[in-house]
Amino acid sequence: MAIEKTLILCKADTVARGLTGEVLARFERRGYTIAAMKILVCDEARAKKHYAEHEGKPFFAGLVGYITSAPIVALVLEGSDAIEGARATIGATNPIKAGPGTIRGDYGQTIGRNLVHGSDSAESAAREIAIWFEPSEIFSRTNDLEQWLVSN
Ligand code: D4T
Repeated sequence: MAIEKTLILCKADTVARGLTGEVLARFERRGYTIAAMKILVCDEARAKKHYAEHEGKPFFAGLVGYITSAPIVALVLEGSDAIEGARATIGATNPIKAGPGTIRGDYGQTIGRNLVHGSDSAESAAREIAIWFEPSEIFSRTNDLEQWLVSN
């Protein structure tokens, strides 16, 4: 077990459909804390950087177009094994394969509108968090709690 941070994006369909609160509630109810969060319209440069591993694939242009099309909510979640845990809460990439009870399984129909992104490894999480947030924008709740326990 490790305390991890992971990047989550509530993509354009989540925000447009008014599902942001529902998505956040699922993560919070599971016990993850929000270490950083903002709403923004992502520009093309940031979208291409975020999805660099998919450059050249047939769905790349659609992916970039989708994520830059409307406001999204970016956040950093923190908690025990948060990277794997958040992806389990999100469900399989293709909503049709995502189990009931997962975000994609409960709210999604197609892979091109799969609602939420979650980092898939420690390396990806570190790279992606740096794309979306300045260090000064991230509040580590776990560290704050440890600090509080040490000093009280
Ligand atoms: P993200 O990155 O959005 O959390 O999704 P996953 O980690 O679950 O899946 P991924 O990186 O393989 O895909 C990124 C993104 O591309 C879309 N996509 C993917 C698509 O539109 N068509 C496809 O064939 C694939 C493989 C969906 C998610």
